[in-house]
Amino acid sequence: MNKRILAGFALLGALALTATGCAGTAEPGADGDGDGPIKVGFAQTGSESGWRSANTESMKTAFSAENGFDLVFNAADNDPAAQIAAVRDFINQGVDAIVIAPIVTDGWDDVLQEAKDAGIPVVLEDRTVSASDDLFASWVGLDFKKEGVTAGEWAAEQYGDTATKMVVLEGTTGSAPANDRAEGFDEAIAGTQIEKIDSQTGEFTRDGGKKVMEGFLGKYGVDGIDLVYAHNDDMALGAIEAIEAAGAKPGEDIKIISIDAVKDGMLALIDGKINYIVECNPLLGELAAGIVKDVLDDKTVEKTYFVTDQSFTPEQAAEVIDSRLY
Ligand code: GYE
Repeated sequence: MNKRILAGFALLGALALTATGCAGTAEPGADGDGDGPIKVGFAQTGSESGWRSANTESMKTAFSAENGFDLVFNAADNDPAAQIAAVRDFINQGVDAIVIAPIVTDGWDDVLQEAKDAGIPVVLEDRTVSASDDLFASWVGLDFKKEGVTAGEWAAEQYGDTATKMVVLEGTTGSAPANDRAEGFDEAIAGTQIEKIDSQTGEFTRDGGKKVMEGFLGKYGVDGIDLVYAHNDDMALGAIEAIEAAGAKPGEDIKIISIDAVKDGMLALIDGKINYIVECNPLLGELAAGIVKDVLDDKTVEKTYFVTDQSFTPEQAAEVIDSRLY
């Protein structure tokens, strides 16, 4: 099968070396015309979360001038049409390669075909698309379904034997992580006493999570909700604010499970306001840059590169917090 699993955070650097053969050094001429930096258009989703900030920083650092790149950065404010327009603009500019973190999975066929027709390779990072994989060179990211399964298995183990009313704060509708994290979690809690009583999108933002949680609390009351499953830390942090404003204790009266393991999430976990976090590693820049260089150098690349995640209880979070990079 044409995929590779990148095991463990510590291996990232080593694997970047594997992927590039020569990570971190400028390779003038890798763009094929032998003169100057590799011009890369990067279509980022927006700036919805702490994860996204860390991902953007990682990408900008890896696609730097000193690494031989001329980066054209676009953040689409989570508007799929604006993101597709940005990619079209990169094609018109005649960039050497395009990197996309696709906001939603659908709607990519035409513009990816246009890039292919223009001879511009596309590398996807973070989220996946539903378009045929002939239309892009490679993808690097995380196994979102597995993240959902890991979160769900922990929930099943902790709460599955007692009647537990759960609400879900979903990520952006139509995005790969929202789809897959829901599916994985649901599979893992099937047959347990955890009952999903409601599920709504909070758009992966803190504000969105807070507003949706306020709505749930208004509808079911503090006593009618036992567990929150948030598709990312930012929404969990928003939910914490809503729960506290309703006079209840997050992590005790209402348990919370989330995904990402960004700094603020980990601190809330250590504080006991979140009960469990599954990591989603945003530091994909070096790997993405290595893949882009390999593609432009006509080296063989895998179609998919999975980076593996960890997960944390409060005690485990306290042990690692000082060494976390995001
Ligand atoms: O979990 C969330 C962000 O696509 C994996 O997007 C990413 C998700 C991440 O906004 O915080």
